[in-house]
Amino acid sequence: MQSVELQLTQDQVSPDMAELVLTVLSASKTIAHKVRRGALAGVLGSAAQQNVQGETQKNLDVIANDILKEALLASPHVRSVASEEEDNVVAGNAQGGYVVAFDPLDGSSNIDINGQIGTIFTIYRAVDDAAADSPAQFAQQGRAQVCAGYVLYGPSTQLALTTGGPSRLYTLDTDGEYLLTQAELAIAVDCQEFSINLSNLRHWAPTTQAYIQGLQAGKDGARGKDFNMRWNGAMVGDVHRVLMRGGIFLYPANTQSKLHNGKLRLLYEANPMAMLVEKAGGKAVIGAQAILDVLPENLHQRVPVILGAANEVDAFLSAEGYA
Ligand code: P6P
Repeated sequence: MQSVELQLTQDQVSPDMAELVLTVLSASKTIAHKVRRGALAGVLGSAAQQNVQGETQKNLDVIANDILKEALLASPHVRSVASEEEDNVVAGNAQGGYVVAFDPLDGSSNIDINGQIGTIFTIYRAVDDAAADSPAQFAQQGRAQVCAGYVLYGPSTQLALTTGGPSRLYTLDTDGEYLLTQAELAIAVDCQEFSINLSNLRHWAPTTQAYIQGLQAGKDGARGKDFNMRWNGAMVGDVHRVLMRGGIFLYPANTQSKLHNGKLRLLYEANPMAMLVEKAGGKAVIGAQAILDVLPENLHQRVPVILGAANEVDAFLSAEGYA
């Protein structure tokens, strides 16, 4: 089986960017080792602080953030770093050609219950007329991403990655190599599985409520077919399932709560996942607009996320009156 190093070469990824991707992957192997040891490594439980999101940080959030930040700031190719766990942009090498944003450990609430968690990352070209510590480095539409990926720390440690071509899947072997296990991920245009946190039903717009209730009605309702539901509580696990066996994932705007713009962050959750999904033939929208076309307003901006099977996303858009 082909290593990720060889695949990057075959995909004609520039040596600088390939080196940068491998820096992220090297950090992910350190994180994977700590995740796998869990309590034995003394990494579980909560840290005594909150992040910019107002969320209580888990020890492993902080550890994973520090591992990635240290590795990236030591890279000559990285001008700027942004993280879910960092209030502001962190300046790297002023001559670096790229900027990197990440959610170091997505799905933190799953850490202490041995649930699925993962690292989500995205790479853009650096903005030459902006300072290395300026948020302007990340005020780029998702379509400008040159690389998007996640590492899922599950029963297997798996890497989903696109550098502009197809979304590919790699599995971490026991000798520490990421080996290509699926050359081109493809999401079927139709599906029978949806993924949403139903406990928020009362917060959604009536059109959204009606769409979800249509899925729940199955073949007894207008959809004429039954649907199954899954919810991992970790975007990385739910989107991985969509990439592997199809479906639609939704985190809509909660109109009556502080999450009126949705919960998921545009820069280091929605955009990288949207690129992986689109490169696998799926669709990813905030509503009428594709996620990758959203012009960011701030570093930790939240957006609604509806992504997955193209025809099912269209069915959602039609129910919302957009299509
Ligand atoms: P809820 C994890 O905290 C996260 O940011 C995403 O990974 C996940 O999809 C979502 O929040 C889960 O949210 O409503 O289930 O707590």
